[in-house]
Amino acid sequence: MARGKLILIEGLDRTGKSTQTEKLVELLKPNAELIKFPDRSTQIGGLINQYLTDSSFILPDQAIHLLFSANRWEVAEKLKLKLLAGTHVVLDRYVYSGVAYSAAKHTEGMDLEWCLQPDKGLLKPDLTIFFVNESKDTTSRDGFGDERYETSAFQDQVREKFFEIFEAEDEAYKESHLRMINVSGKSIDQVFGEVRGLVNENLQEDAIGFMYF
Ligand code: Z5A
Ligand code: MG
Repeated sequence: MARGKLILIEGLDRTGKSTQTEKLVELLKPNAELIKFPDRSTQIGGLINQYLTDSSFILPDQAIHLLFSANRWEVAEKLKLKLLAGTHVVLDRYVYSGVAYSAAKHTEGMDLEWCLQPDKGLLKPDLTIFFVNESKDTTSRDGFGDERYETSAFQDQVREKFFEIFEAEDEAYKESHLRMINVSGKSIDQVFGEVRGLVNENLQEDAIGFMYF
């Protein structure tokens, strides 16, 4: 039996990642499951939720970074078993968010390499779709500004870091596994049409051996 594919949607805040990953899982069901990061339902996720929603909860940048990574390691084995059982797993944020948001803080010593280190060994997606946006589109969407990190200035720093990380990816990954969708000014259905196209293309290719960060 062929293994399932690991499909990731990444992007800045309020670009529609949760909307689109949910629609994608509906489309691929019953052969697909959604995993959203951060997973706020675990004990580690509870701490992350507190950090994001309560500005009086102080943690060093290094510590919260490691918690986000630990939150991915918590489900790493379960995720692999699902793929081996033939289920496609759709991810709503993952390692790239982890690196981009932390590196965008410009804390001394926390460069891209430092930020990626704790995630090394996690499975790498068969398909990563990054939602490209302009800051003015999403800062006006529902809920923007409710949590830590949700300011336009910080989002611009994060955008830069995402592009630096993708630029640094190896050429083979960029060519075959990394895709961008410009979501600016597009409706939910228009974006989903493009997501579906990229995913269908990827699903037609046989799954190769696993790739790792
Ligand atoms: N973070 C981190 O620092 N390190 C890590 O390792 C990870 C995350 C994994 C919380 O993440 C924070 O954690 C986040 C990154 C950081 N930074 N902040 N703040 P989260 O994923 O839990 O965040 P969220 O609260 O779910 O928001 P979001 O993911 O940014 O939103 P979204 O999923 O991209 O958007 P959405 O919920 O699908 O849509 C937002 C609204 O826009 C909603 O009302 C939709 O109906 C609407 N929408 C969606 N698409 C469209 C289109 N095309 N047109 C018009 N309106 C639309
Ligand atoms: Mg979301």
